[in-house]
Amino acid sequence: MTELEDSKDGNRGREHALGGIGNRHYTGLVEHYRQRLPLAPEARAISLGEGRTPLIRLQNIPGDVGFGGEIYVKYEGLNPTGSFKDRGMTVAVTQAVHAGSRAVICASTGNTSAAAAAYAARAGITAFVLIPDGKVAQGKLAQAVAYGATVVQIRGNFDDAMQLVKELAESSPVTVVNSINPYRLQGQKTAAFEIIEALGRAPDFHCLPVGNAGNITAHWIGYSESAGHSTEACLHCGGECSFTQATSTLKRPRMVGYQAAGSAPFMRGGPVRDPDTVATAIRIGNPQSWSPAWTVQKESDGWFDELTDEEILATQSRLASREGVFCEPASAASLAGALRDIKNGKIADGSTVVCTLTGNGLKDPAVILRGGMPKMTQIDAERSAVERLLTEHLG
Ligand code: AN7
Repeated sequence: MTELEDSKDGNRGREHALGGIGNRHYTGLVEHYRQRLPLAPEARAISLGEGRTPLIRLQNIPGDVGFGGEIYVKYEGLNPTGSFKDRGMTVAVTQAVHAGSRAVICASTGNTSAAAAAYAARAGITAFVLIPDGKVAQGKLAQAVAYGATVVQIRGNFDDAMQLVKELAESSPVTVVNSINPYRLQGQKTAAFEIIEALGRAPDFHCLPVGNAGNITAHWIGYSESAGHSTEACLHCGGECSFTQATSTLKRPRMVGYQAAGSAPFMRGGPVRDPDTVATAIRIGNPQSWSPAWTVQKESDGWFDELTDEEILATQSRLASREGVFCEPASAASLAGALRDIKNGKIADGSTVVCTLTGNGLKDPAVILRGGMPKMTQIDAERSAVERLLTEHLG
């Protein structure tokens, strides 16, 4: 009996005891969305329960900025390895193992390497990850090491690492699990499915941080399939999409992609040679989904824009301190951009906006503590000292 059959059997007992399919144990997005994914029915799911992340409606910030619409954040940082990459990786690794692959390889600014390492460990295969020297957040590096990947630092940046991986893949028996692997985007499109299920419709605007532009493309694929449209941004089946819901009457959102100013090839109209930003996840100068992302912009009537590092960090702090949601810097670019475009009217008052928070704030504690440890009040370990402190703070 495979592990999957085993766990299904276990569930059957529980369903019976709890009286219905509604209590069925969620085992991840491959099983949940299998009908809408290009996987063989017999392919064994390599899953860690990814997906089903919360769509959190912001309660304080919209009022703070005088916005009469609704802002939701899709908190992808709550995936098993702490980023949206898990959605793509579960499908890419499921397919790789099904096709007989014994190893995966990726270039990464950090999150892809963590996800590749985890799903490879789960599958019992080898993971090689190429990372830039320096500028990878410590939590991500710790993950790749803990999951047992072979971590290689190259003397170069992400774009150099990506180029190497592409060249290697032509001659080596390893599967590339960067987003140039179309199964990655197929997995990541499920985030759009979940948003439609939660809202009962698509939002008016969907805002994302953009690095390689795979995720914005994947979301557009998901919205398009759900809305009964084919999209030229999908490179998976060359226009023969079998997943388009032909009878759908859903509208699609306008897709908005935000980059870090020091790393904004979509704003410059071409590759950026030495990208730099505090949002290290999106420190990418030569996006791999360049043409599909322009197709998304055109088809959705969306746009790209850029944020300074200061704007990104200010929004990261604001989201954490006003809403209790902690994301990594790259992720905050989506909300920072949305708030600016709400202010300047590009996003009309009354609109429904979804911002994807791509990664967990815990990935990169150094960015919060960059000024050193915060000064803390020290007091004696006595009840009276604590009472005095409380009185002082509560007035
Ligand atoms: C937190 O891990 O490219 O536009 O190598 O980690 O689909 O590239 C990470 C990308 C946004 C950009 N937010 O997504 C990698 C990597 C976070 C990220 C992006 C990334 P894409």
